[in-house]
Amino acid sequence: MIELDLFEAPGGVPPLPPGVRLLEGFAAPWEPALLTGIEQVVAEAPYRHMITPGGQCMSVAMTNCGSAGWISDRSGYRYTRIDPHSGHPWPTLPESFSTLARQAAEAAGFTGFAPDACLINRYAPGARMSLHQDRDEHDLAAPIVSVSLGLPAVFLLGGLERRARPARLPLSHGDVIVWGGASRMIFHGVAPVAEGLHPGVGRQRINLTLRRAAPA
Ligand code: MD6
Ligand code: FE
Repeated sequence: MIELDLFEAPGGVPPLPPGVRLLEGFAAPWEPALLTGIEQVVAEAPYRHMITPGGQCMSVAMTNCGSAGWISDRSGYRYTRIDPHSGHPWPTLPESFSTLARQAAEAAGFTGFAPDACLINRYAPGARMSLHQDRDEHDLAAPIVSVSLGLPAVFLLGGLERRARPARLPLSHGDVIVWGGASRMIFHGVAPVAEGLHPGVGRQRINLTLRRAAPA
């Protein structure tokens, strides 16, 4: 019997677990607004390489906007109202970010999504994100809306336990993942980003993850 190995299958989109929806190209029309928003946020809260609780410097550079921002340092992972780099609150969530997130959530069947936090991840070629769960948000019933811009990447979709072998989901500029329900706690990551140049975004991949971090 020949068993087709999902994870080795060339190309194509693997079947997604329940609760994960891929909206291909959904954010493409929003590119100019999103890039303007990112520029404004980064002017106030520059990208930085955070340190994991284990003392490693993350290859992904990060910043945040919204009333809460995700940080990592020697004492752990958490959301803060204040950017530890500036001592000021994180920049305001641009309206284009929250409108896009609400529309994408709606398209995936989650009504009334009102994000209060957006983590902005910047991947230079070679940067990667190891398998993790997103578990620092207060309300785990709210979905997360994830927007990919710039260079393509391979998203790694594991299971509810870390040891599950991840499926590989190719993501391109403009793709949006809406993720919640039964899959909210699955392990996931990003394979090292390949060298390249995106016409609008340059030599980088930018990922926005919009969340409901604090109580509604
Ligand atoms: C990234 N994304 O795509 C990293 N987390 O660069 C995430 O870690 C992520 O895309 C939770 C939900 C959706 C995501
Ligand atoms: Fe995540």
